[in-house]
Amino acid sequence: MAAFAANQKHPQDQRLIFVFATMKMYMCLLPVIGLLALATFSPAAVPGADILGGLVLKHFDSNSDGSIDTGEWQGGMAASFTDMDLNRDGSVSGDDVDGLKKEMSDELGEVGATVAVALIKQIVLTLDKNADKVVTEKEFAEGGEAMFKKLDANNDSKLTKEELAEMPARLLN
Ligand SMILES: [Ca+2]
Ligand SMILES: [Ca+2]
Ligand SMILES: [Ca+2]
Repeated sequence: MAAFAANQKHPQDQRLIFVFATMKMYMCLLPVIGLLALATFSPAAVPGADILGGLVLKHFDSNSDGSIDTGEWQGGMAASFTDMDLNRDGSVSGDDVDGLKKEMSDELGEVGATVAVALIKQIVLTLDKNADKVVTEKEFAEGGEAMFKKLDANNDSKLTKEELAEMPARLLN
């Protein structure tokens, strides 16, 4: 009887060890699962979104108060259009935006510039209303106004760093 009980105890111990080992494994994985969940559900977690947000804030925030008002947005967008139209033909194409990478690399590094240019290209081409693969100044200005409204999550007519970091999430879906 005693021997039987001892035999019974053994698999039970094994099972407990297995349960604890499994639990330990899940505990180790928790931070990873958390990060994955964040990457999936947080709009700001689009790769490069913070880089792009920071870039826009830096160049558009002319009074350096940490946010972009409607006037700064209009001014910044107009200046961006001029900067982006590399071949000066009055409209911005995907190739124009690609051409910005070299200059941006000085500011953002190679990887940062690649990511930022890819996002900017996608966002700019959403403004191509007539689908001719180029964005005219008119398309850009009209789309830019709508863009501000989409980004201003709390409707205070100012874009903060956090709101700007959601550019890809809010403009590309
Ligand atoms: Ca400002
Ligand atoms: Ca067009
Ligand atoms: Ca706002």
